[in-house]
Amino acid sequence: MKHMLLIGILVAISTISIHTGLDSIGLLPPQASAQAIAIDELFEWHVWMISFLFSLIVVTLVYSLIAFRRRRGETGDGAHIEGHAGLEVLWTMAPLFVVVYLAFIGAQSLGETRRVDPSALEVDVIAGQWFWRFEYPGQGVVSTELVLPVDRQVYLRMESLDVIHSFWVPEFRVKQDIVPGQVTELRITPIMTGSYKVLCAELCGTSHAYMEAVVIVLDESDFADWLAGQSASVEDDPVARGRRLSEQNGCLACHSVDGSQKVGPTWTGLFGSQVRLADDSVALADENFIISSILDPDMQVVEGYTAGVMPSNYRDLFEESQLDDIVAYIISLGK
Ligand code: HEC
Ligand SMILES: [Cu+2]
Repeated sequence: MKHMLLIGILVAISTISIHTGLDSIGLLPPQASAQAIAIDELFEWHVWMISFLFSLIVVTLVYSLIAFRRRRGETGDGAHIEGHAGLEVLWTMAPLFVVVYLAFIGAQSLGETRRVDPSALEVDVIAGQWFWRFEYPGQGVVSTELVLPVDRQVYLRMESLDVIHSFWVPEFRVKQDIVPGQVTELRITPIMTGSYKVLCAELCGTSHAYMEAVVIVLDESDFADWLAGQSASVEDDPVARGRRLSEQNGCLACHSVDGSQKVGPTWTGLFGSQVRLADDSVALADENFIISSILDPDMQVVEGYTAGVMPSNYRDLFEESQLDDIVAYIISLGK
């Protein structure tokens, strides 16, 4: 009984110190959404539980090694113990209750993070290799940055153009896969102004690690200003429109505009150059070549690259005038 009491006290001390230690490391980034609060409560529970289980096992082990070690002159075996019904009931029932309780609070926080606010702001999220695009329906605003008002729920409707991606802003905690052919949803209520990052949390190809976008949470009036400013800037410069299209459709994840090498050839100096193709022929990079390279990328593959890397679904995505804008942008990058 004396041993039990001692072990109990040591386990309690160890649990509290491990928990305090883990807490002070700052395991989690700032809590920037209402959903983060419910999730962090769960996390807090788990940290308590692992601190306790670790202590229970390690303290009992170390204590037994010291208190029950073989003393000089002791040669006999230990006492033979044949089961203990009370203990068995205890160590079956206790974990059962803990697991049921965890399922309960898990379901509760799941409900909390999915609570629907009918006045939520809707934003359409388009994910593709390797870019994010955010569309504000009814506002005519398309952006490569996710700009949100603080203290208002945002309802994200998310679609993928190619493979599975996953929307994740660590400060908001919640995460949701984006599966081709489906619309997946996520609800977030930012509670802290500031700037964060969307990361792609599903390995999605060569530039997966760079699939990021800026998230900016503004107060209500700054957000209204931003929206108004965005919808006003319908540019009438084809080069600017082309640059925007190239950003918003992820072309610049694979094509550099500074001469450097990415997944695909650079666009600097592309227009008007002689492009050597994989079949050893040479093509003049004129408007027709550029447009057909976008619509049917595998028809003329550039030497040193493989077919099938550049997405081949652009013919369904662009109108003719948008292709002209992209060509104007590529032309502006020099001959
Ligand atoms: C996933 C990477 C990737 C993306 C995204 C991508 N491309 Fe490409 N692109 C390539 C690769 C690789 C090649 C070279 C092989 C080929 O010709 O198919 C290429 C070739 C091209 C060429 C042929 C000429 C040259 O030397 O660059 C053009 C023009 C082009 N891409 C335009 C675009 C446009 C416009 C977009 C966006 C709407 C885009 N690409 C998006 C990878 C990509
Ligand atoms: Cu991705």
